[in-house]
Amino acid sequence: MINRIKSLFALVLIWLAGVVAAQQQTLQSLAPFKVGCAINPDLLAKNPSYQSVVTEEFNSITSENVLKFGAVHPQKEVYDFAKGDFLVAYAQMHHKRIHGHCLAWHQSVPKWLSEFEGDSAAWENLLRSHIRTVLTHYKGKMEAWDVVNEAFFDNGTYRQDSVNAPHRYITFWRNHLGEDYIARAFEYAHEADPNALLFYNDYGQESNPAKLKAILAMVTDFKRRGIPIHGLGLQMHIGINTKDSGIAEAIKQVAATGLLVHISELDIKVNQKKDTAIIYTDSLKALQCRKFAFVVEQYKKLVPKKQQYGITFWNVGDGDSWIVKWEKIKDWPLLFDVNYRKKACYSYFYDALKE
Ligand code: 9MR
Repeated sequence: MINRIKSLFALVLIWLAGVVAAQQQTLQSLAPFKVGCAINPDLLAKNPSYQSVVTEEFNSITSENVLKFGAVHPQKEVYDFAKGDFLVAYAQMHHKRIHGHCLAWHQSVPKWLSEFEGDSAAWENLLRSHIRTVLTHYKGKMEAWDVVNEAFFDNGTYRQDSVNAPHRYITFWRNHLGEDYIARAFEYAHEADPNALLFYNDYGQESNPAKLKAILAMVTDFKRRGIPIHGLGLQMHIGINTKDSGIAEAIKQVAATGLLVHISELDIKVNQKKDTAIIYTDSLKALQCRKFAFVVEQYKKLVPKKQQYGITFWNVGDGDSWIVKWEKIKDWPLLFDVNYRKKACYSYFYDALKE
């Protein structure tokens, strides 16, 4: 009860911030497509600077972690939708699109699932009932889902490891159900919410042609078989040294499928060598800003308007970037600094949207 009151109070404060922000020129007011960010609901509820940047600048949000399997389905018989519901309420209040992330992945798997023993029918039932339960809960509220995340290795083969591998990322679904679990996950999602847009999402497609090719081949196969897929996510976790030609090629080829194209997790590392003494110099900033602008320019140029699902940043301020927080790398990968002030690259991104 107390948590519900706290959530309601936080939503009222956030609503007020939105009213104040309504008149300003922002990314969302300028962009010809949706501009989004991955959201941490705890920061949204507690940090006023985070709240105002998200409310003012973006018109799409993606659930960063709270709808991953381990978070939303922590015990076999328990689903926890509290934080996801908070994000949905926030999105509805501010008329923002909300994109669900993600239904089947090899990471963020709860302990009970990693210890589950059963034949392939039992595993199939787990996959189906998880997808059905989550999509039914959010039916009519969540516009889209990353149904399967990161199912391929960079060399284009299906991600796989031994069931007994002493590794924290075990590819359960592939191990127990074979690679066609991907197609079935899309079918289960479509059955549960026929109006939701369904995406396959992966990283490194701009640097690994074999991976890009494998994903495109999967789409061709899905189309031939009538498997419901509506979009592809190019995560775009890139760095200042990522080749422009690879970025353009990936966007072009993904657009050629005719599906929606989502730059789904954009951030640009300046510290690709993980140098602990690195300084964020003007020359590094210039390279980074140019790269942000390049991504927008290519997206506008290569993706037909009706396929422009949008560009989403992975996190909001440099301090909450997964690269800094989880990988513990000194870096500045986003458009806002640790205090959520606009950085130099904000203007480059903004101008590229406008031109
Ligand atoms: O940003 C996310 C981080 O907070 C989590 O600890 C991590 C594991 O769940 O996942 C990060 O997000 C990943 C996303 O879900 C899929 N693409 C790569 C992202 C960065 O690792």
